[in-house]
Formats: sequence, structure tokens, C-alpha cells
Amino acid sequence: MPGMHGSVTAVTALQKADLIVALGARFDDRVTGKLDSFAPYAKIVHADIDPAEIGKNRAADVPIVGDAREVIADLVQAVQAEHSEGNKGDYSAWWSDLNRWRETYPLGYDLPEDGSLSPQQVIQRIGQLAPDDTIFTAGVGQHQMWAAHFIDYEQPATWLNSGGAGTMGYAVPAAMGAKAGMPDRPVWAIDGDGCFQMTNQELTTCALNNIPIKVAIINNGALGMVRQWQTLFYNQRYSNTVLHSGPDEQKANRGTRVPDFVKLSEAMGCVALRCEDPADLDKVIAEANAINDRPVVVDFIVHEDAQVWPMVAAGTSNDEVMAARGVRPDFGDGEDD
Ligand SMILES: Cc1ncc(C[n+]2csc(CCOP(=O)(O)OP(=O)(O)O)c2C)c(N)n1
Ligand SMILES: [Mg+2]
Repeated sequence: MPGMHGSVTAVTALQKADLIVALGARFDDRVTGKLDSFAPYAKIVHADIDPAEIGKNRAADVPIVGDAREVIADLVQAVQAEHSEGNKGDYSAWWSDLNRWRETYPLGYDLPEDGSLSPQQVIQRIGQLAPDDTIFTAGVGQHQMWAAHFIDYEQPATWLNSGGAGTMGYAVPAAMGAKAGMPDRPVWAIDGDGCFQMTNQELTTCALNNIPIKVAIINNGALGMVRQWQTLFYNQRYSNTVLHSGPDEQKANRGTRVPDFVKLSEAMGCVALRCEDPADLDKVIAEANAINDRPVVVDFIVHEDAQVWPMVAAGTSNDEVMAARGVRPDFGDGEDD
């Protein structure tokens, strides 16, 4: 994934590429960062079914209007024709750069020191314990980025989210749609405690109409993504991002979170579970995986200060990607300037 919370390798590869083939891309600000410094060396082949997208943000050197399925087939033929002319290109130096960046800047996270649940670990374990054909959806915020980073998607169309459109509340209805369309496949909604409050009422419809989705509320007691910006750029002024009613200490506020998502979900006809202790994580996920006749909601009480890395701060250039906690990557060969 490139962009504001993309991997260092993906962001850097676009910044240093001399050719980008973009299929159905919007070149939105979450991907490009500061637009006039995005991919400065790249020629752009831009294919999109909507002619209004071509050249909207980034000028296309080769504009193609068409269905991606057909465009890809034609592009493959064109590349094969070049190859049979002997024009293959040598990408070994490029691949060794990419592999070095991948090894040096892998995605990762630290476990909280106070023994509370790590949101990244919760999401990673849900991904690992789910069958390969599971469909995942996500809301918008930190949990969305972690669901993109830490679940290994094994099959196409198993990751449904609103991307840069940022529509909070997407996870539950998207999961309903996926489950209604593919009733034999497990569907997990990875949701935030903020997002869940926008569309959770649809769970009543799930309970009444036999749409047994699974919902993981990554409950950090906060509008976490906005809180992250407040931590990093606004001197920890947590204005209007606190979703719990108790004091700010993590352990102290566990009992005072409003609403109580377990009671709320039970009231809507769901099985509701809560997990607060890392030692219970796998057991609770397995319990949720085993229930297939009713919607299940798991309230995972996670640490509120976990942050999403890497990050390109809003309005800055992708060249300024921070690998973690403000640390700029050092490519060791002058490549970082
Ligand atoms: C309708 C709407 N309002 C506000 C935002 C800005 N926004 C982006 S992420 C976010 C916080 C989401 O909180 P939560 O669902 O708890 O997710 P977390 O970041 O804590 O994982 C907000 C308010 C948005 N994308 N959409
Ligand atoms: Mg939250």
C-alpha cells in the first residue's frame, strides 16, 4: 500500500520510479502527498473507465479510457510484443533496491508496556486465525490502516474498505453486503469504536435476517486517527476525540466506557464478547469464529496510544515519509534527500 500510511518501500518506489502504470487510480491526496512533489521522475500511463479522472490531479503521459480488465489484457500483449522484439529491460538493480528497503523498513509494531491489548496484534491474530477465503471489511481510522497492514489477504476481493474516501461507518454495512452475497464465506468487519457508533444499528437487520457477520470493535476509547494527529502535531490537545467517560488512564476507564458495546450488541440480537487480556485473545477469536448462526460482536479493549506507522504528515511530500515515530528512513547511499 502506498500513501500516507503506506509502506516505506511502496512510497519510496513511487517517488523513485521512472514509469507508473496506474489502473483505476484517483491520485488522491492520501496517495500522492504534496502533489507537486509526487513521483517526480515518473512518466504516467493512466487507465481509467471515467475520462474525468485522467489528468485530474496528475497529468498523464499516456491516457487510456477503458475497462481495467480489457486495458490490462491489451497492455500485456503490448509488453509481450516488446519482449519478443528483444526489449526486455534489466530490472535487477531496481529489485535489489526494493528488496533492501523491504528488509530495512518492514511493517511492525511494539506491544504496549502496561500489558494491555495491542490493536495491531488483535487484527493480525484475527487475520491469522480466519480461513483463507474470509472477507474482511474495515471502517476508517487507525484500525483501517492496521487491517491493511497486518492481515495477509490471500484471495482477490477479500479486502473491502473505502480507502481514501474515508467513509466512517462503512465496515458493518459492507460486511452485511458481503455476507448476503456470499453466505458461505466468513466475513469479519474490523471496526473502530467511533465508526461502529455510526452504523451498528444494522446489526438488528443482520440478526433478524440471518446475516451472521462477525464484528471486531477495536475499542481504543478514542477517535484514534484524529487523536494521533493531536499527539503528533497539536501538543496532545485531545479536543473532542475522547470516546470514553472515565479518567484518561487506560486501566481506570475500562469499566466506564459508554456505550457498553456488549450490552448494545446483545440488545440487537448478537452474541457479544469482550476481550481485554492478551492471554485470552486467541480463545476469544476462536469462540467468535465458531459461531455461524448469529452475528457476533467482539469488544476488544485495546491501548489508546498505539500509532499508525509509517506516516507521511498531511501536506508534506512523500519524500518525507517517517518510518516510525518521526524517524526518517536512511537509505544509506544519499537516496533519502
Ligand atoms: C464522517 C466522518 N467524520 C470524520 C472523519 C475523520 N476521521 C477519520 S478517522 C476518524 C476516527 C475514527 O475513529 P474510530 O472509528 O474509533 O477509529 P480509530 O482511528 O480509533 O481506529 C475520524 C473522525 C471521517 N473520515 N468521516
Ligand atoms: Mg477508536
